[in-house]
Amino acid sequence: MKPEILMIARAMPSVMEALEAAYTVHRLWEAPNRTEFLATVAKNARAICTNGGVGASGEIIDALPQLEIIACYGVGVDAIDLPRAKQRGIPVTTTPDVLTADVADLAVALMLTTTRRVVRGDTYVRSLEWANLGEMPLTRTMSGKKVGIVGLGRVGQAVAKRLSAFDMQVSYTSRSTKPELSYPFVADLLELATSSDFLVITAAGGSSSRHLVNQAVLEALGPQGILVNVARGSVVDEVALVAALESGKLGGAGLDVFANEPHVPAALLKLDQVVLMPHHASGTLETRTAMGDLVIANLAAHFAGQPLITPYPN
Ligand code: 8YV
Repeated sequence: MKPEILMIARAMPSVMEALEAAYTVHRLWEAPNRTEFLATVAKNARAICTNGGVGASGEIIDALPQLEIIACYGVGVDAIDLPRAKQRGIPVTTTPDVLTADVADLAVALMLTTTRRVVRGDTYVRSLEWANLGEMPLTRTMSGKKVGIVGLGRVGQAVAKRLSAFDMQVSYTSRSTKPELSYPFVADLLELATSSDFLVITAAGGSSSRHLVNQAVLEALGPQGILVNVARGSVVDEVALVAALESGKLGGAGLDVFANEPHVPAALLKLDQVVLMPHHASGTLETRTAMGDLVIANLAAHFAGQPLITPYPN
C-alpha cells in the first residue's frame, strides 16, 4: 500500500505526477472544509509536502498523528511551525542550492528594471507615447553604485557575485559576519541603508527579521534609493514602504514578495517607480524541476529508511 501524504499546496504537474505515482496524495487546497479534511481524509498522512509560502502550521502538524516528515518545496521555513515539528521529532527538508542562481538573477533583474524603468519603457512604446511625445524621461544608472545586502546567505552571496560584474560596491548586514568574504560588514542596518543606493533583502523571514526594514531604514535609503526584496514580505513594514514611496522619501522598489500574498496593497499597484513580481524568483522550469526532484528524493529516502538528502537546517 502506498504511504499517504498531505499536500498543502499544488506543485508543478511533473512533480504532482511523480508524487501521485509513489503516494496516496491528499490535496488540502481542494478541501472545502480543511479541519474536517484533516480529521478524516488526511488523518493517516505520514508526510506533509508543502512550499515556502504556505509552510505547515502547528494546527496541521497536530492534526496528523502518523506524521513522520515535512518536505518543503522551497528554502524558507518561516511558515513551518518548527518548534512543534521538533517537539514531535519530525524532520524537515528543504530545497537549498538549486534555487540560488534563479533567485539571485531575479534580484538583479528587479534592480535593473526598477532603476532603468524597463516596465515603464515597455508601456511607453506600446502606448505610442514614444511616437507621440518623444523621448521618455531619463532613468538612473545602476553600474558602479553602492549596494547593501540584508542577509548574506546563499542567495545574498550569489547576488553579490553578480553585482561585482556591474562594478558595484557591495556591503552587507547579517546575523553573523562572514570573515571569509571580502565584502564590508555593517552591523547597523540604518547605517547600511544610509550609505547604500540599493538595499537588497535576501534574509530569512520569521519573527526575528519581522519589519527589520522599517520607516527609518526606508527613509535612510532615501529619495533616490531603491529597495529590492526577494526574501519575505514580512521583513519589510509594508505600510511604511507604501508611505515612503508615495511621499517620495524612497525612490523605488522591486518586489517579488509581499506581506499578505497573493494580495498586494492597492497603493503599490498605482506607483510606476515600483516593479512587482508574483513571488516567482524560483519560478523557472529548470529550478522548480530541480526543487521537485529534491522533494521527491527526500521523501523516497525517508520511506526507504535512508538518510535525508537535504534536512533542515542545512
Ligand atoms: C518558492 C520560496 O516560490 O524557497 C522559498 O522559500 O519562497 C520560493 O522558492 C516556493 O517555495 C514555491 O512555491
